[in-house]
Amino acid sequence: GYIKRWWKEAVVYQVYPRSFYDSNGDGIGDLRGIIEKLDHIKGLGVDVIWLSPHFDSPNADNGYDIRDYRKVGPEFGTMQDFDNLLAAIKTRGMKLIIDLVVNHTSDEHQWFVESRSSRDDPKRDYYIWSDHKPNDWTSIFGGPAWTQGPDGDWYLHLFDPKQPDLNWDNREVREEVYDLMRFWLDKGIDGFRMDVIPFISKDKAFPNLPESLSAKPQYVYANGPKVHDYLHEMNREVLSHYNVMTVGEAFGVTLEDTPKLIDEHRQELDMIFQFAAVEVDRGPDGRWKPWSLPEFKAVFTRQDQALDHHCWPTFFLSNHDNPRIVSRFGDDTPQWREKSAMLLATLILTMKGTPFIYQGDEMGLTNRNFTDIDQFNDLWTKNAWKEEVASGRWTPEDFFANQNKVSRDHARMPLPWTAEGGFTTGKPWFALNPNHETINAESGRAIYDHYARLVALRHAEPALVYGDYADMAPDHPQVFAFNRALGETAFLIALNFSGQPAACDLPDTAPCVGNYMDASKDLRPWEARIYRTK
Ligand code: ISL
Ligand code: CA
Repeated sequence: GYIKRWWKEAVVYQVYPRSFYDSNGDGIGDLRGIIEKLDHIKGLGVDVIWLSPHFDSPNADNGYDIRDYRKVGPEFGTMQDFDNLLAAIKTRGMKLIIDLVVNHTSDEHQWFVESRSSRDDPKRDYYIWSDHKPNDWTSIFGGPAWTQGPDGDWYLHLFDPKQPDLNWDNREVREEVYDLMRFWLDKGIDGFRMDVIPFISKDKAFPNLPESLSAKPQYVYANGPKVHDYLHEMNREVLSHYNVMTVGEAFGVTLEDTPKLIDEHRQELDMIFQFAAVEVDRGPDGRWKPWSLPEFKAVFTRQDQALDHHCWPTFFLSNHDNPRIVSRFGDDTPQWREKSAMLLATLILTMKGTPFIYQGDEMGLTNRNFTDIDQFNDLWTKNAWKEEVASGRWTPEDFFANQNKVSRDHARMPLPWTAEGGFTTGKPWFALNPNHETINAESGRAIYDHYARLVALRHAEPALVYGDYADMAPDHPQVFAFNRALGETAFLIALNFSGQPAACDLPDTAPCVGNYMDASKDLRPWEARIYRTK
C-alpha cells in the first residue's frame, strides 16, 4: 500500500490573490483581503492554501514574471501582511504553499537588468544568450522564443519576451534559487507549487523543433537533459530539510515520464499536475474541440495504471489557466448549474489523488461571454488576437467562439462575494462576470455546503484517500461510476454527467451523500451519489 503522508490526505484550495478580495478599495485583491475572508476557506474544511504569485512584479503575466523574489508586490501589501496571513492560516490549523516561478524571471529582475547590460557582465550567464538566433523554438504564448537584447545578442524566453529563462546550468543561479526557497521556508511556509518546473534544463545544442511537435513544443521543453539532476539536487540541498509538500506543474510531461518526477525513491518532487484531463477538450492546435465522457474517464484509468504505489497523483479540473468547471464539464444553464457544480465537487473530492479546488468553484462560477477583445486581460489572448485575427487566419467570430471556451480570463475575474459584486469598494482591476447579480457566494451557499460535506467525508474515510480506484462503467456515455476500496471499506460514486435521466445498476440502500434530497431509482439529470458498499 501507500506510505501515509499529510499531503496525501490534504485538500488544497488555490487563491489567485489579485481576484480574491480587495481590502483597501484600490480595486486589486490583496493579502489583507485574504485574511478577511479566511473563514470562507476554513469553512470548507480544506487543509492547505496554494497562493498564486504574491511577489513584486510588473505583471506582464499577472505575477508569473517576478521582479523581486523577496518582496511582496506592493499592490498585495507588505511582508508584514504576508507574515500576518501565514500566522492567521496557521491559527486556523491550515497550511500555506506558495508559487515558485523559477524557470524564468521578469526582464525587470535585477539579474536580467545586469545580464543584458553587457556581454561581459558577471551575470551575463544567469540567462541564456546567443550571438545568433539558434533555432526555431516558439514561445508558449506565440511568436519566436528568442528576442534580441540591446547589444544584438538573442535571449531565450519560452513564454513572453518579458519572461527571460534562467540558465540553470549556472551553479550560481541554482544557489540563488535554493536561497530564495530557504528564505520563504524559514518563514514557515509548507511547500511550493512549482511553475513549469520541467522546463528548467535546456538542450544547449538547440535542435529545431521536430515537425510533429511544432504545435506542442512543451513536450520538447520539458525534456531537457538535466531536469532530474537539478530537481534531485534541489531536494537534497533544500526540500529534504523541511517537512513540506511540493507539486510541480508538469506541462509537457507524458504519463510515461511522470514517475521520473514523483517516484518517492527518486527524491525529486512529491506530486505533479498532469494535464491529460484538462486537455480532453483541446485539439492538436490547442483549439477547443468537443469531448466525450468515455475519453475523459479513460484519462484516469490510464493514469492509475501508469503509477504504482510509490507515486502519488493529484486531481484538479481547474486553476487560473483554465475555464470554469461548470461551463466546461458541467452545465451552466440556470436549470442545471447548481446540480452540476455539486456533481463536479463530488468528483473532485472522491477521486484518487490530492484534490485541488480553485477559488470560486465552490460558488459555482461560470465562464463569461466575451464579445470584444478589450474585455480580455490575458496577454496570451491578446497575442493570439494579433497573430490570428489581424493576419486574417481566424475570423473574429471564430476567435471569440474559441476564447469563450478556453480563455484563462474566465477564471481570473474577481470573485463575486455578493449580488452587488462585493469584491471591492473601488473600481475592480478586471471586470467581474456580468452574471454576478445572480451567481455569487451568497446564492452559491448550497454548493459551498456541498463542498464542505464532501471534504469532511474525505477526511473521515481513508478509503477515499488511499483506496484503490476502479471505473465500473468505462463505456457508459452518460454515467461516471467508480469504486474506491480499502480493506474492509468500499464506496461507489455514481455521477450522471448529463441533463437526461440515466439508467445504471445501483445499490438499493440510501446513498450517504447526494445532490438530490429524495430517492429515485434512476439517476436524475446531473445527479451525484456516494454509496458505502462495504
Ligand atoms: O495556460 C495554459 C493552458 O491552459 C498553459 O499553456 C500554461 O502556459 C502552462 O501551463 C504554464 O503555466 C504556468 O506558467 C506560465 C503562466 O502564464 C501560467 O499562469 C502558469 O500557470 C508562465 O509562468
Ligand atoms: Ca487592494
